[in-house]
Amino acid sequence: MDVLIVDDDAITRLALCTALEEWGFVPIVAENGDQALQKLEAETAPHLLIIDWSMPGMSGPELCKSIRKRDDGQFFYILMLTGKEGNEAIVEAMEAGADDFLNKPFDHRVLKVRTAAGSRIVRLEQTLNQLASRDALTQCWNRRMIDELFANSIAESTRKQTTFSLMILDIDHFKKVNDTYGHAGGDMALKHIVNILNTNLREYDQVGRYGGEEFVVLLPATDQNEAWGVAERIRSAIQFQPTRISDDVKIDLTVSIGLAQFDRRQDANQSAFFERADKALYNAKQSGRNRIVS
Ligand code: GH3
Ligand code: MG
Ligand code: MG
Ligand code: MG
Repeated sequence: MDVLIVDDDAITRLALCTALEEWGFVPIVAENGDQALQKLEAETAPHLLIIDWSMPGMSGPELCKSIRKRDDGQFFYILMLTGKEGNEAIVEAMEAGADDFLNKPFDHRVLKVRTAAGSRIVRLEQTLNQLASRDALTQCWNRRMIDELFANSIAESTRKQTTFSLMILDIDHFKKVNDTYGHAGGDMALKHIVNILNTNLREYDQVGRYGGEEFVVLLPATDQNEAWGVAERIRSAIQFQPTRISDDVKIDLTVSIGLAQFDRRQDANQSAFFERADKALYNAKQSGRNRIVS
C-alpha cells in the first residue's frame, strides 16, 4: 500500500521512508502541503497519509482541513506527527481532521502499529467502495455508479461545451441463452460480453451493467460518427467471438445497440437524453436485432 509522507525535514522523511519500506509499504514523499495536495489529485493517490504538524507555508492541521474539504467522496486516513505534547495538540490535530496522532521523535514500534491500524481502515474502505460501485458478476460499474458517472458527463459536457455519446446495449434473445445453457451459461456470456466491451473501448470510456443483460457505455469526447464506429466494432466482435463454455460448447450471441450524442439544446436533462438512446435501442430491436440505431 502507498503511504504519502508530508514533512519539511529531509531526515524525518528518510527515517519514515526506511521504516515504512521495511514494513512493506511504498512511501511517496511531499515536502509541503501544496506538494501533498498535488499528489492527492492523481487517480492512484495514496489513501494513507503521515503528516508533519510544523511546516513552512501550510501547517499540518491546515493541510488536514483542506483535505477534508474535498468533496469527491475519496477517503484518506491521516496520521499526524508532531513534536507538540499534550492533550491540547491531540484535540487540535483531530479536530482539524486527523484520524490519529503520534509524537516526534517517533517510536518505531508505535509508528508500526499505528500505520498498520490505518492500513486496515484504508483496506476496509476500499472493499466497501468496490462493493458499492461494481457489479458483482462482471466487475464493470453497477447501475448506481454508471448513473453517477453519467450525471458527471452531462455536467462536464455542459460546462466545457464538449460532447459525449451514450450507448445502450442489450443482448438479443437472452432468455433463450438461459433456457438452453442454464443460468450459469448465461452468466458466462455476460462476463464474456464485458470482456469484449473492455477490449474494444478506450481507457476513459465507462461501462456499466444497467439491468440484467443491458449495458450502458459512456464515450467521452465522442461524436455520433465516432460512436457508431465503436458500436459497430463491438457489435461485430460479439457476433464473431462466441462465449466458449467448454471445449465443444459455445454460445453464439448478438446485441442490439441504441446510440445518442448529447446535445444541450435538445436534451433538457439526463433522463431525456437517456430516453433518446433507449428509443434507438427499441428501434434496433423492432427492426430485426443485431444492429445499431441512432
Ligand atoms: P430481447 O432480444 O428482446 O432483448 O430478448 P431477451 O430475451 O434478451 O429479453 P428480456 O430483456 O425480456 O430478457 C432478459 C433475460 O435476461 C431475462 C433474465 O432471465 C435474464 N437475466 C437477467 N439477469 C441475468 C443474470 O444476471 N444472469 C443470467 N444468466 N440471466 C439474467
Ligand atoms: Mg516540520
Ligand atoms: Mg435482451
Ligand atoms: Mg433487456
